[in-house]
Amino acid sequence: MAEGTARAGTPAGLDGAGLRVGIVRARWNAPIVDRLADGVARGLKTLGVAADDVVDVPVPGSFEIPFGARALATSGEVDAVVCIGAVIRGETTHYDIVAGECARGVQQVQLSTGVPVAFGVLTTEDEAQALARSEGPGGHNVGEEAAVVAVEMARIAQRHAPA
Ligand code: DLZ
Repeated sequence: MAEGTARAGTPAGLDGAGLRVGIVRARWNAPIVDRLADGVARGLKTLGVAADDVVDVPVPGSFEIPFGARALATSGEVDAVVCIGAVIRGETTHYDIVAGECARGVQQVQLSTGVPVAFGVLTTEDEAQALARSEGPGGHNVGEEAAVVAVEMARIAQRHAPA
């Protein structure tokens, strides 16, 4: 695959001004999740989402992320939700259950509520991979990518809302 074509990127002209965004963040692997949160903040700010329009909801672990996302999505407080967490195989005996149920639940929440829920949860073999996907400004950060996805999907939901 040609370099730079594997990721979705940011659609031209995407604007998040006026959107209200919820962040659901797991406390497990907090040093990694904090890096993802920095990425989410960067992504939202770049697209014009105001800091006052962002609500941050910590949950214990990634298994609880779908519940937190559902609570926010049904609250009427947000136009989109970004989920961030880190499930690291080397440190998690039931990695497949936590990672799989988190992803399944997030998809279920967005399809059942109609509120977009972006998946910024890292599922990696080890901490080194998690660090490489949660880099600082200019680097690869899955939280930053998920923030862009949340804004894009919120605009799609608005454009195609039932009359
Ligand atoms: C229990 C557990 C384990 C072993 N590993 C992780 C992990 O790597 N990342 C994460 O976000 N959460 C982990 N958890 C916690 C579960 O997500 C959940 O909080 C507990 O099983 C309680 O429901």
